[in-house]
Amino acid sequence: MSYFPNIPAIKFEGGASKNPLAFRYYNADEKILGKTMKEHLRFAMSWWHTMTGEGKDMFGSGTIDKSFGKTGFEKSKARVDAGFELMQKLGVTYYCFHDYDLIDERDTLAESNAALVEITDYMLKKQNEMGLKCLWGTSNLFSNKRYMFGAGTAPNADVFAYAAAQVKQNIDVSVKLGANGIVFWGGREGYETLLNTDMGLELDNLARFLHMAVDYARSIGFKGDFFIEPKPKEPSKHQYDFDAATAIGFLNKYGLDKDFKMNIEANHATLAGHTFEHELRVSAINDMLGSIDANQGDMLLGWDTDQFPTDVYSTTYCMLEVLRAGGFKTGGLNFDAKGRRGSFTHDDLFLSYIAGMDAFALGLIKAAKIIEDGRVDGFVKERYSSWSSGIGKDITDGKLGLKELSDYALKKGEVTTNISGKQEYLENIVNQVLFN
Ligand code: XUL
Ligand code: CO
Repeated sequence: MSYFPNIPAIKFEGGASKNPLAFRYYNADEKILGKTMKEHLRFAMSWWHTMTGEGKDMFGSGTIDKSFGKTGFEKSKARVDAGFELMQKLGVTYYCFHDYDLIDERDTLAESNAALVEITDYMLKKQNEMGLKCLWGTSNLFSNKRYMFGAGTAPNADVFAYAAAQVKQNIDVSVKLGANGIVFWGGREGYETLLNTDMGLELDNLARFLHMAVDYARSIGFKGDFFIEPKPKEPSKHQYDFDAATAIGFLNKYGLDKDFKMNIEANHATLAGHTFEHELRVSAINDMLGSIDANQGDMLLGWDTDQFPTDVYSTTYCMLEVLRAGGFKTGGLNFDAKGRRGSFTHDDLFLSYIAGMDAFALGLIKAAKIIEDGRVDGFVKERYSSWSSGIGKDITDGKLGLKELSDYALKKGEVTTNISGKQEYLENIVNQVLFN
């Protein structure tokens, strides 16, 4: 039985195609810089937006029905069938999930755990038959009211213990599903006011919580990566994993840096006042660029709109960072994205994914062209050339201190060697690559 009987398998038809149910740029088997597009992009479906999100917002009810005419556990199974059909038709190999996307949370932890085991048994059998895979799993530690003050950073130790139990169960099912990664997004790991908050204890506890997760997952044979997904705010006023630099500092301080990498989300970067590519670069230079939640925000709105990415400048700059960092290893491009509330048909699910996948394929093609063109990288190399010989080399070799540099500068006099940064020229090269 088909859940999307009107949708064919989506094929690549090339840039001139006007068929809405075709890719214009994503050609899975086409090679770019030695790897296929599919290998570079490692697209993943987000279970929450795609299979459970029903278009509710703070002011209005759902607009799209994802119950497929079922309730309870039957609804969860139908979503597996429908989700896997959608993935197969789009050629998306991976999916990402929260525990309580797969089933509705039950009245007790024991019942929720049992339902999770049952649904993931069903998924495992089916994904093996269909050749589909799990990119990462995560625990929903933010929706239930018990987590109103956080989970790993809760002021109440019983909440910490409950969250730990939930994480244990989710690690069990994620490992069973063959997940490449385990994600921690700390939407409630933060605070509203310092008047009621012991920040030092909360951060120490968060580190304890993450160490427990690593120890347990490794003990049952998990070999993949753990990912922190930074976000500065929403739903908490101040979130501890504010941005990549903050999260990396935390991981280094608590000895978690060998097991964790970043899962960078585009719209979280902009909420933190950064560009997407800034967050990717900060991760990459710390050897922590793990995975990506692909979406885009709206610069006129101050919240996380999770739109499907269609801005090709942004996807190009993103893929430039990914290519320069050597590509994904355990991670991939997960569409943490939802159609607009007014895009309420099941067809829109496909049209949204096609738009996002095409935008990233185009970004990949253009990023490779910028690298092959060589002018941008060549410019940067030249700009820093004073560091590869003479005084610059002596500084990076650690041979000189302030005294020696003072002697050098006094002798040399005023600096006359600055060269223009040529930002406009470089931006125009990007336009030439994008639109030629
Ligand atoms: C929230 C967000 C989450 C994480 C997983 O802004 O991005 O969906 O990706 O918990
Ligand atoms: Co996300």
